[in-house]
Amino acid sequence: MPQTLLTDLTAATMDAGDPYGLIADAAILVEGGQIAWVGPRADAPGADAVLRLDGRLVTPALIDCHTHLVFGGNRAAEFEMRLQGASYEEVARAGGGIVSTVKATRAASDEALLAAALPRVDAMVAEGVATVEIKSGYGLDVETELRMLRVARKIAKVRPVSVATSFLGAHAVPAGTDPDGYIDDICIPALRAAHAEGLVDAVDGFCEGIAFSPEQIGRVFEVARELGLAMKLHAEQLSHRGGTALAARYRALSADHVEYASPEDARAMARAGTAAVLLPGAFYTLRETQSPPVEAFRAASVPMAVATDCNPGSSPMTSILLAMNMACTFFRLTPEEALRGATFHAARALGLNDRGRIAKGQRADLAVWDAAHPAELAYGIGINRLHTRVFGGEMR
Ligand code: DI6
Ligand code: FE
Repeated sequence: MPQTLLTDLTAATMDAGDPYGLIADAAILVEGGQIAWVGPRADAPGADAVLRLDGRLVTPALIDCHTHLVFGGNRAAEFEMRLQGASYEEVARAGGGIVSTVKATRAASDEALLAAALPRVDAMVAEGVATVEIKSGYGLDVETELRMLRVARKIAKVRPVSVATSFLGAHAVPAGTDPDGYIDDICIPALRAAHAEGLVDAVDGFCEGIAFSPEQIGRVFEVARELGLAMKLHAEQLSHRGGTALAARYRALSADHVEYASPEDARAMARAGTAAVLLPGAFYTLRETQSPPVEAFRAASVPMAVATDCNPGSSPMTSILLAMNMACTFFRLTPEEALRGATFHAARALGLNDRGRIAKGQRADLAVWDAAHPAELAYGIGINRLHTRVFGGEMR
């Protein structure tokens, strides 16, 4: 198997050790799509080919572990209305909000959904992202939920990126429907059908006053458990509803948003191994003022991930680098926590153990930056220092 030795670089391995797992004057041996060795250049093994990176910084490729990037239409008109003083209710009555995206998504062909999603994916790839999570949740009927997930799977076939899918049938209550009936008669049958087609990597939900109760989400999670699927949950975004406690009870991979989570929730998440996914783009767009309990997450050693939440309503953003910057400025993460949040902890939030660090046996998904120090990544606003990406051992 051909080997390539990347050399003349600084490696931020995000592995154990110093901040960032930093190795100055490092080398990385890539073989068969995996990392075969990493360490100081002076100790590097021989290789068939050597690639000098002129002192550049190499990190694990970035991972966006929470997106809704497959959807029809956009909500720019709603943005305009809100800035002209319309309330959320008025927007909803005028046909805006999440139901407008559901309508546009149902009306779009698979080809149109894919064509709209690809520029979003391309923007992420251009910032060094190699793994992206994509949720359903704008269909809210069996056929459209399945179509969204098929489009998400298709993205991994037409772009150099790994896709993890989450079934988010319990995202919103469709207009004119009773929530309990929706869960039993549409959401759960859609989950079973999507799973049977191999479309589901994890099961998500929106636990909120404007969406579903812990009891209703629990019914979906029971089916997820029966099917052997991992779980995630939008929890405690706008109010404290008990979503994180529910997520912890089901040993979910992650509880996401979590602005209103309590220190007790943080401890329950730590015991369950549930990561916190911080989504500062939605915090910014909704002009939230309640920050997630970062101190409590640190104290309990809850892994904190950072993601874009790319969606047409609350976070029309594709930049993981901007999300990292916002996580530092709004939530007071350190630049190291932000980078760990978009690499190693993001992988944990997806249940993926084979990526997110530069270490022997990990996938060779790397990002090469025109930067000297990893703090530069979260520090810049609208600055993309990506030089090259390595995806599964190949430069692309
Ligand atoms: N929380 C959010 O912030 C998004 N979904 C969710 O569960 C909002 C989605 C939208 O407004 O389209
Ligand atoms: Fe979300």
